[in-house]
Amino acid sequence: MLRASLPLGFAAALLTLSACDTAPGPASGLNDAPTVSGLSVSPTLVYRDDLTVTNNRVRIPLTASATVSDPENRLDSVLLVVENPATTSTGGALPPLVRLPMTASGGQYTATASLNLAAAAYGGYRVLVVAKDKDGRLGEALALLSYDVRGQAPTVSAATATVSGQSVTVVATVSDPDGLADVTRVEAVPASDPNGGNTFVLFDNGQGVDETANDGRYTARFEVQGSGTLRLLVRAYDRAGLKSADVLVEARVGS
Ligand SMILES: [Ca+2]
Ligand SMILES: [Ca+2]
Repeated sequence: MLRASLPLGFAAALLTLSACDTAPGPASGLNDAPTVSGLSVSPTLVYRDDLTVTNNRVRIPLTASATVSDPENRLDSVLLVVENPATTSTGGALPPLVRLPMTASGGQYTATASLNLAAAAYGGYRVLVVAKDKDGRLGEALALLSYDVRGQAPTVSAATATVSGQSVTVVATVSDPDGLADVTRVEAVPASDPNGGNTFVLFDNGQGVDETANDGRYTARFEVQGSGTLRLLVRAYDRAGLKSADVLVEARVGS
């Protein structure tokens, strides 16, 4: 319509310019999807330790803001969505945990939600701002909220080293108030040089020298050279990076 009102010569120039476009594609601006940018979600990391647990559930207050625009100014809805990472028994999607209209102020959209989770439902949660225009076109932006537990450090309650020839077997009993599954690593390091990078990893996987999987008794077997008294510090770490106290084990190797 604008072009029809222009002098003929100018219209021809516009057509020429348009023809020079290397990738003109379909006509743009007629029915474009909304754009969502600058999504900001707070918080992005929450520890259960900082929340109140009621009836084995927690509530995480969540605020989100994003800039939303639609090329034709035909915006229909802007929603804050937190997807449910769980699925049905057949692998289907479950309704979102949060689905909330966002409030507009200029092109800025904000919402405050309360995410209600089982206290032990640790994991990553997809937070989306979904904008829809009146033609049904969608635009969205994604952020991630991590829910975890800091908990308490694991404990090494007993550790032994037994020697057979040059072969040393270390067994350590480890527990964690947050459950054995919270323990990520058990290791023995030389007491003389604990940070020297020379570590032996103990496993509780029931494989090889470890007799029973997941019984909290972690085991490693390794060969040493020469003779003398071997001094090792045994320690455990959990998912939050919390470390147990060191437990010293000693073993006499060689004659
Ligand atoms: Ca722990
Ligand atoms: Ca074991």
